[in-house]
Amino acid sequence: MKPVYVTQPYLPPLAEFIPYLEKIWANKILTNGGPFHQQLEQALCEYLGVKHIALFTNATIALVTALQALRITGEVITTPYSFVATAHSLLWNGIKPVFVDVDARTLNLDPERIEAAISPQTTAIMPVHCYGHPCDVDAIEKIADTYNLRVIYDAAHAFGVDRSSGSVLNHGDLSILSFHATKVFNTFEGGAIICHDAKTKLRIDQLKNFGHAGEVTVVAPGINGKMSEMNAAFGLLQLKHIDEAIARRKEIDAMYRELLVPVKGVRCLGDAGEQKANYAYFPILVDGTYPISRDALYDRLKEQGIHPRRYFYPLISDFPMYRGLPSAHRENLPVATVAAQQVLCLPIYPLLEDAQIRRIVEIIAAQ
Ligand code: T4K
Repeated sequence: MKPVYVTQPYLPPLAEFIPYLEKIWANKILTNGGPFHQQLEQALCEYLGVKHIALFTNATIALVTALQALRITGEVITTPYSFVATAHSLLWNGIKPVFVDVDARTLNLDPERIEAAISPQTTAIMPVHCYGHPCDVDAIEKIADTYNLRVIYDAAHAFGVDRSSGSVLNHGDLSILSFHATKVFNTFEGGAIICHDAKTKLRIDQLKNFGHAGEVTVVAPGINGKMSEMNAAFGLLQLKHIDEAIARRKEIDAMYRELLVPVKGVRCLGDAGEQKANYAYFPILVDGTYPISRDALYDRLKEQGIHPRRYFYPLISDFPMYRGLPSAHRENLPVATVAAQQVLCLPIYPLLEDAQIRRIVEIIAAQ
């Protein structure tokens, strides 16, 4: 049997991409805000229900730029339970990350612990909608308003996720999406910043284009974060198929949940109150009542050609460049520490077959 990976990019039929390539070849605009770039920004605003979107080469550069756009300095409160790019974006801006523990139900930043971590140097909060499950955006907004802090959501996993009030991306000052190959919606590599007003969008567009505000004017020490026409064209094509891709993810999510019910010691993470989910990941928590450890299960699955991932282990706060920080101590992060030891993200992607899902669960149930 072919190996099964944690994810596989969704690729529409190749023939459907050819007309886009022909257009690029004909007009010879390859990058720098060309026609496909403009079309994708508009199409994503409509699809996601957001006002402004600035496309990027990837989410990491978008996070770095978002912090620049709001001129964030000093300390930023963030989660240790994420992909390392979240905290790296702070270090790249000379900002000190302050880690706060996560909520046991959602594994997102726990709003009840944020206030105790605020210092005179705190300027912002950078929460993550982990696995695409929305943070408690109302509680975070209340704290940010009270202490006059900015909020930048790392929404790398949250493409197309809605709460009852609309897109989760409309919360906070800025939200950052990833369109990496492993994501629900991909442009091979790519990312975006969502903002709420034209002035901020202009500043972000300048920052991602070296700080240029015209042919001979540079207004900021910007970076090159522009998405190319090839990536934008692929995004436009992918958008045509996104609803069917998410619908299949939903079926897979439901099938796992049903099949895993009888398996003792395995808990599926519940929904976090979203009205429309994207089923980006399928994390399970393997606790002490399961016959073997999470790592032993990980190895057994790999022996059978199944490749789940331990997102997010190790915690960001355990990596060498972070572990010296006072907030990185494990006693400060008990919930995240346990989650990192228990989590296993099972394969989920549109082309995953029912038989493969059954086989994965059979292996889990057989230990
Ligand atoms: N913030 C958060 C919360 C994030 O999760 C991420 C990225 C970011 C920010 C930064 O976003 P970007 O700058 O990347 O836009 C992957 C991704 O590289 C990374 O984008 C993602 N999060 C992270 C959670 O996962 P790896 O090292 O686990 O990927 P890799 O190459 O091992 O891929 C996993 C599996 O996917 C492979 O075993 C096979 C399959 N795969 C992968 C690729 C790249 C394919 O089938 N085709 C492919 O092209 O990091």
